[in-house]
Amino acid sequence: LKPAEKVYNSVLHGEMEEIVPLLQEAINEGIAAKELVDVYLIPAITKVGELYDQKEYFLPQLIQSAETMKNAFNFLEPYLAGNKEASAETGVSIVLATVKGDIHDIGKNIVGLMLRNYGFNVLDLGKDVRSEDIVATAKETGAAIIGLSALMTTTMVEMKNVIKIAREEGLNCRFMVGGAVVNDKYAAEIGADGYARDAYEAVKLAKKLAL
Ligand code: B1M
Repeated sequence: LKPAEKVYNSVLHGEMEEIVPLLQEAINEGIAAKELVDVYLIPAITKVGELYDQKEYFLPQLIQSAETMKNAFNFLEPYLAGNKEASAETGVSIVLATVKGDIHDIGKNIVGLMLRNYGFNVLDLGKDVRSEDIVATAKETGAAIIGLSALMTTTMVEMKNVIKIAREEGLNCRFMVGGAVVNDKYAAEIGADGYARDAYEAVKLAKKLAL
């Protein structure tokens, strides 16, 4: 197996220690960090989700694979930040959070990383964040955009709540939403300004909303 293929297996099997040397090997072979993310890491964690769905994997495996992803992104961050010099600071602030009740943050962290690379000032509040806290931070900082992530059907409804509270508070910012269970139809339904399928789309959308 090539190092990049081993990267895939490493996430699949939750090999938290092995992942970093494998990524280093793949990078040394000239494989781009972006390719490692799009072709190996994300498909691997998606596969883990499917195995969990099929009851072949259980929570411990899910957690181990998620930790492996975390180590992978910590290592890859400087490589993914390659665009930084090319893109000037936009001066646009984005408050980013995974909504209340939801602790999935791998995707949100990738989105945050990409937005930073493209010059956005990202205020990442983390995961399981109360709607009131998200709105309060946006208000305090005068952020232009609130970015929300949700991975579960039970938590995506919180997005609507954030938008409602922000409107009540008279906030004049835009809303972008994402996460596996969200789609553009749902985004429109709750009054968000846009939906992004992945981190690259998120950057495009943020640029559009920031205008
Ligand atoms: Co959980 N989990 N999980 N999980 N988990 C899902 C989401 C699930 C679909 C798995 C399944 O059953 N097949 C399911 C939800 C079912 C549903 O509601 N439809 C589920 C469940 C049920 C649970 C628990 C309840 C399990 C339990 O305890 N019994 C529990 C929830 C706890 C809680 O939140 N309260 C739980 C826990 C966990 C772990 C902690 C083990 C771990 C998360 C670790 C972490 O994030 N730190 C975990 C994981 C890893 C997953 C799966 C396997 C993978 C999620 C992931 O990281 N994907 C997931 C299955 C799946 O999604 N296929 C699953 C990779 C990531 C790069 O993609 O997050 O979609 P994603 O982000 C993408 C895009 O969506 C987009 O860009 C990202 C990059 O391309 N995007 C945005 C995301 N946010 C965006 C925001 C934007 C724009 C774009 O603008 C602001």
